[in-house]
Amino acid sequence: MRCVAVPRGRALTVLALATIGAWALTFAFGGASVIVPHAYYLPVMFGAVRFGWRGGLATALVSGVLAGPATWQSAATATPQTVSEWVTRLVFFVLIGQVVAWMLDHTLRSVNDDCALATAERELGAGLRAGELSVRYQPVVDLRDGAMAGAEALVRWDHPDGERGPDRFLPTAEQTGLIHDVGAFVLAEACRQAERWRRIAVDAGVAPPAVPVNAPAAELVADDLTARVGAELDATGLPARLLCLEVTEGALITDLDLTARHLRELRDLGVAIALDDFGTGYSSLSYLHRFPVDLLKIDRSFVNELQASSRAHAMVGAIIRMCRELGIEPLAEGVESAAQVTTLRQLGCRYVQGFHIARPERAELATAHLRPATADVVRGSGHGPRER
Ligand code: G
Ligand code: MN
Repeated sequence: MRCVAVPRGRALTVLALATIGAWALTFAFGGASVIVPHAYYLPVMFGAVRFGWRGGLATALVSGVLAGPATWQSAATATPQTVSEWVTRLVFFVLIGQVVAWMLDHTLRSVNDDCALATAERELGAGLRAGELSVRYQPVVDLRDGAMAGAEALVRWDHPDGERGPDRFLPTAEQTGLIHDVGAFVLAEACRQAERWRRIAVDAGVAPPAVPVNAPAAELVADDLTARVGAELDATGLPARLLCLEVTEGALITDLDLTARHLRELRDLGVAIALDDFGTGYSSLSYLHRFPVDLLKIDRSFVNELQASSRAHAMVGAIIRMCRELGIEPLAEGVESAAQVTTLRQLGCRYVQGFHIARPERAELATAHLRPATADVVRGSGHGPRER
C-alpha cells in the first residue's frame, strides 16, 4: 500500500488559488447576486479534507469575507451586500466545512493508521532483509557460584537512525505477521549462539548456559511451532535442554488450550518453559496451573520494591516458597542493586538477572560471563557492569 497525501505546500497553494479563483469568478459574473459564490464551497471543502476542521474553518472564514464585504452585490452598479446576506453565506460556508471535516475524520483516521502501519511494515521488512536486526544477550547468574547459568536472547533493531528496542517494533511485527520472521530469526540466532557457548563451556570445563527466548503470543498458537523449534535444534546441534521458551503472561494469549498443548509438546522435546514477568498479568496463577512451567521469572516491579516495601518482600518470599513446593525454579528479574541480591539470596532465590549483573550485550561480550568473573556481584559488593 502506497500512502501519499498532497504535500502541505502544494495543498496551501491550491487552496489559495481556488479561493482567489472563486473571488475572480464572482467578480467576472457581475457580483454576489448570481449563483457564483457557490464556487467558494470548493476551497472550503478542500481545506476541510486536507487540513481537518481547522482548515475547513479558516477557509470558510476567509471565503465568507471575500464573498461578503469584498464582493459587490452588483458589480455593475457598485451596490454592496447587506450584512445579513453575507453573514448567512458565511455561516453556510462554516457549516459545510465542519460537516465535511467531521464526516472525513473517521475515515481519514483509519486510512492514516493503515498508512502508518504499512510504512512501518515496509521499513521493518527492509530492516530484516538488510540484516539490521540482531540479538543481545542478558546474563542470568547462578547465585551459588556466580556462573552464567543462562543468557536471555533479546532482539534489537540497529536502525540507521539509532538502536530500537523491541517495544518500538514488535507491536508492528505482531500486527503485520512479520512477527513470524522476527521470531524465526531470533530463534535461529539464539540456538546458534547457545551451541557456540556450549562448545566453549565444554572446553573450559564449566556448565553450558541455557538461552531463554521470548515467545510472542502469535508464535504460541502457530501450528508449526514445535516443528520449527525441533528443526532449529537439529540444524544447530543444540541439546534441547539448553533452549528455554519464555511465555509472557502479560501478552494476550488468545487460545490457552492450544498454547498449553504446544508448550507440552515443546517440553516433551526437552525445551524448558519459563513464565515471564510473573505477577503482572491478570491470571498469573491460572497460567502457572495450566502451563508446564520449569522457571518462573519474578517481575521486576516486585524486585524493585524489595527494599522499600515489606509487602513486596513478603510477596517475593511467598512466590519463592510456592515455587519450591511446585518444583519450579524461581528467577528474579530486574535486579539493580547489591542489596537486592543479598535479600534475594536470603529469600532462597538462586537465579538473578538485571542491570546490576549485566545489561543485554552483544554475544561476544556476554561470552566473558561464561567464566565466573561476576563473583563480586554475587558476593553483593560489585557494581553493575556498564552497558555493552
Ligand atoms: O519482559 P522481559 O523480561 O523479557 O524484558 C526484558 C527487558 O527488560 C529488556 O528490554 C531489558 O533491557 C530489560 N531489563 C533487563 N534487566 C533490567 C533491569 O535490571 N532493570 C530494568 N528496568 N530493565 C531491565
Ligand atoms: Mn523475557
